[in-house]
Amino acid sequence: MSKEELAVINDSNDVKLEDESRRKFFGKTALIGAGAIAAPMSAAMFASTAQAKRKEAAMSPVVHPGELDEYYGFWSGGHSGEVRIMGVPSMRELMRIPVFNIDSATGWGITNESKAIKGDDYLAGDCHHPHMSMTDGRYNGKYVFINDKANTRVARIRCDVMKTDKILHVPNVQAIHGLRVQKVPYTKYVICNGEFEIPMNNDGKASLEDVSTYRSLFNVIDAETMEMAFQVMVDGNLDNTDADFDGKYFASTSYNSEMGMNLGEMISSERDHVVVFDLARCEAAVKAGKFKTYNGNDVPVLDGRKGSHLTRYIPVPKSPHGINTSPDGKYFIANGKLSPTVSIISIKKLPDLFNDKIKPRDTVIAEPELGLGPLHTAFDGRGNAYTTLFLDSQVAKWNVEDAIKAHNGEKVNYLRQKLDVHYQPGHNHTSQGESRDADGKWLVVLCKFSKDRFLPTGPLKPENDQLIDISGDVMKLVHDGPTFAEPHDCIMVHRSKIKTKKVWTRDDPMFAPTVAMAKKDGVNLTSDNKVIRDGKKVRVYMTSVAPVYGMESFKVKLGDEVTVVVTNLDMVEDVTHGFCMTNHGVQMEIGPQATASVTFIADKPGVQWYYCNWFCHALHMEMRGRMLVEA
Ligand code: RUQ
Ligand code: CUA
Repeated sequence: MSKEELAVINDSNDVKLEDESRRKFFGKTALIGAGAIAAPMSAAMFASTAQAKRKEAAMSPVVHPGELDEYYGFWSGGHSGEVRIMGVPSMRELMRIPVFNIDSATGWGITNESKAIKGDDYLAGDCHHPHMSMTDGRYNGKYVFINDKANTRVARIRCDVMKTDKILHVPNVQAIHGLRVQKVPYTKYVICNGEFEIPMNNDGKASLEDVSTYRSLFNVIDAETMEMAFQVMVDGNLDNTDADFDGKYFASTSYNSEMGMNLGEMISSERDHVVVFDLARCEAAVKAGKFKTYNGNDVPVLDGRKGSHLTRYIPVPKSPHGINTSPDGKYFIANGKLSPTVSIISIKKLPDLFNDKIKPRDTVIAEPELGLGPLHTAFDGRGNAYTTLFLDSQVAKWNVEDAIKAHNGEKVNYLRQKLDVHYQPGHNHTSQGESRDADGKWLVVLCKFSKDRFLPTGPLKPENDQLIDISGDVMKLVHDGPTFAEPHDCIMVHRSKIKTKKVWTRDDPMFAPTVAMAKKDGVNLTSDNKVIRDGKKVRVYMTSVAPVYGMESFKVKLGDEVTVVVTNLDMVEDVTHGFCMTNHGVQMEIGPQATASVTFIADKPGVQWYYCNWFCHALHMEMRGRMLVEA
């Protein structure tokens, strides 16, 4: 295509311009279409316009007061370390789920229950990829998994209560980046990539110069137990990953096939690769004991380097980033980043590749050129793909089958539209687009820079999450939403897939250890208000019913280790209480029917007030009591 044609199609925010540009762009074949437009409108065409208008009205992003959004959005909170729940299409933030961070509103990272999940190790994180568990390629509303690149962890969020319930520190690797789930037959495994190359035994004996023992590993985690199933050693590093819709293959991009240790080295090759993992062969190798272990842990590490029967390496240009499975299950699409192309890998051809009947490049059935800096691709379930172009600040809409036809020499234009976004988009995601239920209604584009799109907030500016209506032939930008600390990725799940609890149930595993502790102390959590002394350790058990705590005062001695356990007896939805001990850095949320506990040292003599810090009643201000610390 000529530069002029590109310039015209680029300028497609205006629908009219877009129509003209497409006519130009389509050249001879489009003349027929142009003729049709010039001809008087037929009744059928009129009807379809009316239908389009109705559809347009239904696609409003405005959700009026009292109305509910159609989709739950799960947004990574980036280096804030949390996950956020958004309503789509309103783009309202509904809730924040603290995961790797510490949160003073809920007490996440402060309470004993959260510390048991989190460990005390790191209070920070860097979330990138939230993905929901699936059954037969469809969201099942059970869990959302999220990576922590900063501290090499993976967490799980329970969707019935929207709280984190497991965190795993992945051994033998550094910086978990790409994360996805097995889609079919169900999410047995969570898969994720160790991005940074490190010595296999990282015990301080390796050097900075000799990097021959440095590796990246592909990580397979049991989704139910959240323990490591196995790891696969590869050649090159690993970036993003995705799974097929047959339950057979996983694929990951590698931008540093060179195993370079600096920028120049990392981008020296024209081609890097996509690694494909054969799940059944990997499982069989683990079963047969064909693995090694490293760093003193017992996680099986398979050797999937070049030449192994567990993997295949498909060369693609150049420093590829995102990899996305089309919802029809036919293709892995690798996004070129430093190449203006995406590589379409035929999943149907992978068995032949693994049986050495074809060469790796034979699986690449098209490599359409889309624009500068392709990073991620999303799908509408109607055969179209939407690829973010980081350098062009655009989204390219293109048709997958047409791209394959064009690759085979047919005269078709696969590019449908380019839409300006603001600015520098990273991930994009369509409503349910990574599942079989891709419904082609909404596209969210997570732009890394907002620049002039919002009131200036000083040198640090928000990112810009843009909502685009993709239900018609033309993409329409309908909403700008500022967000904080780079949401890397998001998913949109239809609300019918998620059932949340209104109040906690008393047998919830979240506070089961605290319930067991109370039992040992002979305390009935739902009726007793008691202080138990155990040497220098004091356990204070109290109930809460709006607007009073079951205990209006208690006494401890200076230097005691105090554990306060609060059980919220309110049954009413949305009546959450808090517990804050003034001047102790202690605060937490206690949801209706929940128990929460916190431990601190009573290191200040005198009267210390505690109070409820979640508004619960007209007399919420009066919901407080005293701790006397005796010197
Ligand atoms: S990455 S901008 Cu962390 Cu998902 Cu692509
Ligand atoms: Cu209880 Cu506010």
